[in-house]
Amino acid sequence: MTSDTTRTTTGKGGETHQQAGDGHETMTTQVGTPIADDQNTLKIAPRGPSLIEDQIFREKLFHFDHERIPERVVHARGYGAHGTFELKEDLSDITCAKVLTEVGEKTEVFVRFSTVAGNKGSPDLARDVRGFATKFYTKEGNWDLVGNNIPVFFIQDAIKFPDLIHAAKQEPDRAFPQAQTAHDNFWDFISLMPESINMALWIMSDRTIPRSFRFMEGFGVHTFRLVNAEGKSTFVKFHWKPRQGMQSVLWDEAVKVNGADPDFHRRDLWDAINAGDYPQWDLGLQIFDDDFADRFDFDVLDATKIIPEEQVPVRKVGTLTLDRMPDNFFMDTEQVAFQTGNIVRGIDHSNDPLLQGRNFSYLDTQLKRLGSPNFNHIPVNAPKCPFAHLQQDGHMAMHNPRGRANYEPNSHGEGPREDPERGFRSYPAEEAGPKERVRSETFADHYSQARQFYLSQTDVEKDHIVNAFTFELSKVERLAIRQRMVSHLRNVDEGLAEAVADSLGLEEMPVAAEPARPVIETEPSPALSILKNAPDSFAGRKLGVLLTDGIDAGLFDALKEAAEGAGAMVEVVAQKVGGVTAEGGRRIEADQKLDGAPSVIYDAVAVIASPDGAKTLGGMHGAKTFLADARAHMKFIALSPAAREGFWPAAVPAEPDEGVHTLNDAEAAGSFLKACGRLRFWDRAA
Ligand code: HDE
Repeated sequence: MTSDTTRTTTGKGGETHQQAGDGHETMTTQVGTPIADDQNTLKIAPRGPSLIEDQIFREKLFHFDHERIPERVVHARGYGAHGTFELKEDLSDITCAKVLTEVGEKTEVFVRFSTVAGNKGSPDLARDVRGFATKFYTKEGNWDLVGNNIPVFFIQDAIKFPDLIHAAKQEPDRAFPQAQTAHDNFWDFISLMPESINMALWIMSDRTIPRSFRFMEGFGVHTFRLVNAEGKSTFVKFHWKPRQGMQSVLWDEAVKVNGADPDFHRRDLWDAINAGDYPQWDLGLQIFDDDFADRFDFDVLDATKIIPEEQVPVRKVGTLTLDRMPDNFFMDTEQVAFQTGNIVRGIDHSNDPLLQGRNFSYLDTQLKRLGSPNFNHIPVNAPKCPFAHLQQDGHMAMHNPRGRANYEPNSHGEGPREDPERGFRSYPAEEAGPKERVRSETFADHYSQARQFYLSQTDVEKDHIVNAFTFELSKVERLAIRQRMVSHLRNVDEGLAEAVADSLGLEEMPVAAEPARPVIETEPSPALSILKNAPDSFAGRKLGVLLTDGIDAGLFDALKEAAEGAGAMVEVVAQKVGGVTAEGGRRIEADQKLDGAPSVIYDAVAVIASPDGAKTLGGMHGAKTFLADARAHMKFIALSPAAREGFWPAAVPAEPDEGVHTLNDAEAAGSFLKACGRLRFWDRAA
């Protein structure tokens, strides 16, 4: 046997090994040398030792060995998309930033959504805050609005951030739990930091288990400044309002989704954008002046507080549309480097001590993660407007200054110069006072807004908050921590504290924590509730349709048409992924095999079964939980007459309620889809 024959038989089989020329470009090394054999290392004789001389093998393995970069210390797991921001309203009375003054201008953006605590491989539906970071590639440089889906934060001063994150992440001795705050360290820290109680209420609400990135709000959190051409400053808080409406999952769904599809949020964004169903958010501004800031009950520089929308309305000034997934996840989503310091002329920082600390941290962390001060040379980070500076060299320099003069001033007539007209200017705020480590007295109220948040929720949402506190604190081993948390909740609402204490089985109600400032009664703010602001539309949602053999295909067609007419996606679920054969022999392909598609991954479900099919489903555990879970999760359900008669009783030990529709014709399909617009049949919970 010749060595040639040996290579062919061991490495180059049939269609898996195509060669350049058949529509494929030639594979090369990094330096462009064409590769003749990518299947075998260089050896002395077919069964002999491999040679270290093999530069092709060594280059390939060397690169592979270094593929991983450190994950983000927080917000490690994320998913991003490209899009545009279109301004609808000219704000030149309050800012000179072109991105906020040129109506109709489409500014390119990149957005990365993330969870905070979990590692890169953690499941998407962990109960956690979601990051909502937007990079605007404006004509005047990049502006990064690095926000979250919750408008307040845990801490008031950046010096506590490492403690917060240490406490939230897995405990250091045992390295678990992953992507969860349901453990002693987290609640120990929170219960010792009363300033975090408002945020604790928010994270125990359904905001931290969003159904999709597409269905959540975003917030810049801090108070920023806008500065107009005359140099006048106005305060602003930034909001993102999802045009798709807000929606969350139930905790029981979150737990099950994480098993069924740990990439649930990634897949959702990928599917929607690739199907042309582009998610959109309106950019909202809460604009206020010094006078309001002085009158407001809380300090506008305190990131643990909101300004209720009822007090300062949110003015919608433009729309963000995400319409393109990156060609490669690592290139864009992993390498994107956000930085709160990236602001443009007309936008400025406030003295919020959290924001001031972030301005240091984001730049610093990129050097560790991306390994070079040239991380802005990576395409996703580079500005799309002209830029010129004299920074040079360092690892991976892609564009050094040209010419002889790499300094300024110079008399070579080369290089960039300052532009006092167009250049960035900080707002010349007057500052004076003693230099000391201190927390402002105006930051001292820790409970009033937590109370306002709780009292602004619907009864269903209040129940979810009680359940979430109970779940998390039940995972806490030390009784004293559970008690300390309940002692804080007493300052939020006695009913909440009692319900949690009771569900935890506390024998005695702990004494209420001593507030640093008396709790003040504020008006409830309906804007804080998800359910009070839920959309009446099923657009962008997913209907799961379980089919069996022998069905009336016309019924399925009518349902599909109604769902697509409502702007929803339809997925067919069947016992076999090959699909089902309808009455008359028509094949309907399935998208999912039943045990790979539990009903938790859908917003509403339908079961279309033949009499025989209904019987078969009634004997299948997976089919029964598909239906029983959909009911338990308050979903709207449509059943063909045979499914209602033959399958429902086997799966659910109760009569169908008004959220369960009988699907017998196109009209019924239409009214089912209309009902689905309410997203859940909450009456079932009552
Ligand atoms: Fe961050 N945060 N953060 N954070 N943060 C990071 O920067 C930090 C805070 C937020 O998709 C890190 O590039 C400090 C508030 C998002 O790439 C790091 C403090 C808000 C993302 C960092 C905060 C955020 C980050 C880690 C307290 C909402 C992900 C990786 C002073 C307004 C961005 C990185 C992305 C990421 C520091 C508090 C949002 C270490 C020190 C408040 C969305 O620099």
